[in-house]
Amino acid sequence: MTGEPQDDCLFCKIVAGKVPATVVRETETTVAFRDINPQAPTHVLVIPKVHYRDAASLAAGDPAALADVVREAGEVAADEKLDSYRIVLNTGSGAGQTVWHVHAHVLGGRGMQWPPG
Ligand code: D5M
Repeated sequence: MTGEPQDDCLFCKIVAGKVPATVVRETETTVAFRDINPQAPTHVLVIPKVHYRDAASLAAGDPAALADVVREAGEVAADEKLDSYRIVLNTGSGAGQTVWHVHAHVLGGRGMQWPPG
């Protein structure tokens, strides 16, 4: 568990403005930007500015920041005029997590299947 920026973290670099991203919203505690490999007409990632590897670590270390991420996911959906959308928090490589800075995928604009693949 941490909270401190990590030199080798891609999303910490986006927070710091060292890596470009298509930012759609920013607050004191979060950044939302378009996913580079979109899986739906709307595919935005919402991240906390603090570095934690996954949602449970963020919940344990900075629960207010996790609440901010979820609230911002809702704001993204509202901005994108999504009636229905999915918030995905991949956790662990077996679940498809590839970036080790917690991020909420906000997916919408198409039908969604259940169970997810
Ligand atoms: O999701 C990690 C997501 O991060 C994946 O959907 C691609 C996206 N990604 C990776 N690099 C970038 C940059 N530079 N900008 C925007 N989006 C990016 P995961 O749940 O870890 O598989």
